[in-house]
Amino acid sequence: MSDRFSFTLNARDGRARSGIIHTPRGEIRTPAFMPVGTAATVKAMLPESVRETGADILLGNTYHLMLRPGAERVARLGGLHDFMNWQRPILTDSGGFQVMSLGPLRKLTEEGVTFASHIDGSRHELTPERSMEIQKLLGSDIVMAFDECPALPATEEDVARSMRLSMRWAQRSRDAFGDRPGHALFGIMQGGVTRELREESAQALTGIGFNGYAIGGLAVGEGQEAMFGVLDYAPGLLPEEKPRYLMGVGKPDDIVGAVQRGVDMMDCVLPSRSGRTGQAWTRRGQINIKNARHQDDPRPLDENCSCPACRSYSRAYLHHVFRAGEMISGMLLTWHNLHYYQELMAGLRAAIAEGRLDAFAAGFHAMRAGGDI
Ligand code: PRF
Ligand code: ZN
Repeated sequence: MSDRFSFTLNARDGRARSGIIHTPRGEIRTPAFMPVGTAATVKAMLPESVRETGADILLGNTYHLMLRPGAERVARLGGLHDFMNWQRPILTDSGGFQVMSLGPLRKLTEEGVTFASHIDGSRHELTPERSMEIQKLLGSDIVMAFDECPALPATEEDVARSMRLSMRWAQRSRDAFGDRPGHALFGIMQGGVTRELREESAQALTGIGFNGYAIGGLAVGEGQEAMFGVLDYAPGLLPEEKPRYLMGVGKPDDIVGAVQRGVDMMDCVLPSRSGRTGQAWTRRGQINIKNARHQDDPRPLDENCSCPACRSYSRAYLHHVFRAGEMISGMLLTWHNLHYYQELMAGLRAAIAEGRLDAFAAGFHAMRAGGDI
């Protein structure tokens, strides 16, 4: 096993790619879906269970971990991998995007962002330099540059100003990160839905040079059509030989469309969060387990799924434990959803390797019923 970070492309199909990201903590098969472990846990799942669903890498959050339990504490306890008992790769987001969602609690300057904690109201500051320091203390394998993502609605002028600030922060992130063999730093493209701004952003980032490139500022309310409009050209603005990560995406059909357009990595809270609110994602569409129609249904969520929820439990049972507020409800639905997402990624990887991605996507869309099933 190499102690370096590298990316090998193994197959292409149209604009889609499949390959392997090599890290000292293990391989990441791409296209990859990263479950979200914001607070040093993928909620309702043991790490070994997350691995059983097929995940190669988890996402963690600078913002949440700096506030609680604190990055210095995690470092004293041996780093995030030991702390949360996940020894495979971890990617950490840089904090800027999460601070943005605090709205009026934050103040933005050239230097960085100051904000009040959502937990106890205490004041904190994040800068590119502090974000790099925190991600290093956590022991993150893939570190994200510190960026800003403007809230919609925003004028093109606002988006341009914000993107240029993010590009200056990208340079400061690169300088602060330094040279850390085995660890990667990814730049984050911004620029909203404006092609010229995306081009300017891509040029700035590739000029600085990163180990991988994220496409940020999408899936923030612009709609799938506008997002795919950007993804029709944005991945092509980035270096072929480096991984491309679409941040915060998405629903299964967003994932299929993004992969068809050349995206290699994605993350989203959807499979885990919606599992806790009674939503299951299956090959045939969505199931809302709280619906009364399931209360006498002896069938599993999906008779073709091999996850523990589908192997051993009926929809009637899952309906009952959800209605009763039992913890196993969130556990089983999260497991099923993460299993489904990872199976989708495995299907996409195999289809790309065998040059049949369009047929796979057509089958994916044909299987899906409208609405609750
Ligand atoms: N920047 C960062 N994290 C993010 C985003 C971004 O633009 C998004 C946008 N979908 C999700 N997470 N740093
Ligand atoms: Zn299942």
